Amino acid sequence: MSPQVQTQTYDVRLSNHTNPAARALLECILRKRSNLCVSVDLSTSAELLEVVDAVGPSVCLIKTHMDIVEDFDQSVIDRLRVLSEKHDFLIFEDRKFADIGNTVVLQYSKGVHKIASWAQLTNAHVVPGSGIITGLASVGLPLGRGLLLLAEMSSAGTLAQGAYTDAALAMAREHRDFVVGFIAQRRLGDEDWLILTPGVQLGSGGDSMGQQYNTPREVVRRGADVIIVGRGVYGKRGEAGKEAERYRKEGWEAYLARVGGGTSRLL
Ligand code: S5P
Repeated sequence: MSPQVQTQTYDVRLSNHTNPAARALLECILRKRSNLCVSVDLSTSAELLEVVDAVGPSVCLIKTHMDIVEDFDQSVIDRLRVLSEKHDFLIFEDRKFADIGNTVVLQYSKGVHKIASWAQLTNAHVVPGSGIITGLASVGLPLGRGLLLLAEMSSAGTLAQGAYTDAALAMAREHRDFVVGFIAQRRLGDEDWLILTPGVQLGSGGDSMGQQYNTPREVVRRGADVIIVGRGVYGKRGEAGKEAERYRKEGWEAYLARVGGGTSRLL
């Protein structure tokens, strides 16, 4: 745990980051007073874009699983980008790359989704070793993209803990230009890493397939810089916009409490 980063404002932390995607995310967080990422795990483009349009005003980041969209074509990306400009948010494709460097180069840049061409952020498992980062960086760095490593997971029985988490941190340290932070349940390391935390819902609990939830307040207290909320926001049909705003307020108040109240400019 780094007490220093933990209590620094997003504003101050901007000067700790050089990666363009990390800087753009911090700037968006500040502009919108939102540390909320909504994970829109819906399988038609109409549902996906409808929810993105509804939650857009309240988020700094939209997380996608583009491989679940049944009617995917390039127009889905075009429409998503229009919404990202309309509402001012970044895009994070939750691809969870997990292969050797040569293969992830192809998965990141080619195929149906061409992820590197539209997602400012993506993520990777560290199980293959650091070649996965070298591969992804060869595509992403020239485009100004950033990478998050999965250092911990929210699901019951996860193997991503202890020595595995330490290894993720060590790999990130070797690639500070491209790795901007972690998917984790708490702050990691003494340096300024962006911590994005899934498994978040008001009311906590879990689902029937091992997902485990903590509240926004709890995960921000432990070090989350961005809270990732999926079903908690889009679960009740027609209420995604209202729910997103509720989570935005919760996440922002928890952040202000963590950094010690902040200034009126932050409120
Ligand atoms: O450890 C993790 C990492 C991720 S990226 N646990 C997760 O749940 N996720 C993702 O966050 C998961 O793939 C899903 O898209 C989202 C959580 O969705 P929710 O509906 O449970 O909030």
